[in-house]
Amino acid sequence: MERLYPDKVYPMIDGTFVDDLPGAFKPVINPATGEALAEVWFGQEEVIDRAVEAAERAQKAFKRVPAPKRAEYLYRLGALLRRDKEKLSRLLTLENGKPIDEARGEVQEGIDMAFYMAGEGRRLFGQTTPAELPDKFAMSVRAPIGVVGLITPWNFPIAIATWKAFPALVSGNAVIWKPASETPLMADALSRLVIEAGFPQGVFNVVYVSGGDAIYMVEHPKIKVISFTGSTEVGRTIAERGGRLIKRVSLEMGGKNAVIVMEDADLDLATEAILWCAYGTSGQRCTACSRVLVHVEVKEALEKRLLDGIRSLKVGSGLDEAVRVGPVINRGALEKIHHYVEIGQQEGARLLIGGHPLVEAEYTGGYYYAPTLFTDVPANARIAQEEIFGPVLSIIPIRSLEEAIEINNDVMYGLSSSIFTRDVNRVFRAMQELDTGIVYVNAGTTGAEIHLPFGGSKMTGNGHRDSGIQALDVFTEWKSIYVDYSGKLQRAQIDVSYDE
Ligand code: UN1
Repeated sequence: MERLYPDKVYPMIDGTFVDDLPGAFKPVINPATGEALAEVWFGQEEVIDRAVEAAERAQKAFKRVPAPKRAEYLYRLGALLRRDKEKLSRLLTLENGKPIDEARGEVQEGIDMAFYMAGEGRRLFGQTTPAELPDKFAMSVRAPIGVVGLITPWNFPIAIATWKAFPALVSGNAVIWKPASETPLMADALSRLVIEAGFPQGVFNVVYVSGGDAIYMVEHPKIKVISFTGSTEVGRTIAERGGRLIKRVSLEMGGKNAVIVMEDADLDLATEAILWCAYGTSGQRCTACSRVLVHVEVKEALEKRLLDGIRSLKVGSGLDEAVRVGPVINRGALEKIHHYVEIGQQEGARLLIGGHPLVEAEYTGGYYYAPTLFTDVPANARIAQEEIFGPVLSIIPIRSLEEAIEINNDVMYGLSSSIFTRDVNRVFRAMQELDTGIVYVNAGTTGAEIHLPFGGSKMTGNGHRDSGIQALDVFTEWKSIYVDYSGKLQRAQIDVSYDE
């Protein structure tokens, strides 16, 4: 079989792999088996300094490359990602555990992002607008910021990196990327394609450092923007440390996403969607559904369908095409999930199925958790409030749309929500009232497309968005430009006469 990854992974700085800096190897673990796949060289501050030096130098030239030309590199990279889609997908499943079909979807998300942002090279629109004085021209343009730092999670090791890196690059910045410690092989694969696509050396650099050393990146005076996706706890530290330095920090954090099922819903469709968005990726998506707010009239009927559906979900290695639920990322995740299940039981929620790690022979060594369903969960229970990031779903009965909306909104997060109903009035009421950055109608809580902004309200983020053209706002500075061609001093707001 074709080798999908190297034995040893080194940081990629200035277009080459660097092995002369202090550091140490850490194993990369296959969550389906617990076996080591490869080793990755973890550096410390030196590797970040080296990357900053390269990035700063490269960005000085890159910002002068016309944006349509910068976009050419992204077109090439998109084509290479497409060429290697199957290989990358297999690698993604090996390293992250998600079922191969989902891995293909994630790689496709990266391909889409490459072509979408390449197209932005010929847009990057600003505005021209009338000036209030005669013989004066006004416009706004986007300017690159400089060296930007990206810190990304293991659950979407390539898609989320592309949501951030590609807008940054087309805008003329240089990137330093710290991927999650669990998924360096995808980062290594992307680095190799960046080199093959011919990007100027130093505009895209990858460093492998611990979370603690990533703070050095956050506080590095030459890194002007930090774009982070991950836990609320880490996001808060980044916001605090970056905020002190008045640094631009874009945060994308947790979710506690709900599907609302009204009594007039198509229950078969709702069941299928819930199974997909709650148990797909083993619940390890920020957008995963972890609460179902179901009308009491159809609660039993939905529970029955969900139970039948859960029994038919095949759990196992993601490389098996029939598997719907892969392993979770590591032992720590397995323990955290199980801890929440115990809390749920203490809180009086009724366990319908699952609720334990899978220990049968076929699961030996891997980190598998049984798809779990609780019902009659109090809306304020911890399992209905806190992000579990695993295949654990809570059913909460509701009696009206108003109550569902209230419960949906009464959590600290605001990423994604969904409603199943056939009533157009309820649909529009929900679209208006659900306090989440993403709302789905008659679809589950996952499945965001890359040309729309991704992010959420409240503790999910800090007002920025990934992907969509909105991501450009994270990586550009707006510059307002006034050209006065009157040949005389004209004072705005003063030398203007209007008839009141
Ligand atoms: C995430 O949940 O961490 O919308 C990212 C989705 C995917 C991306 C999810 N396109 O489910």
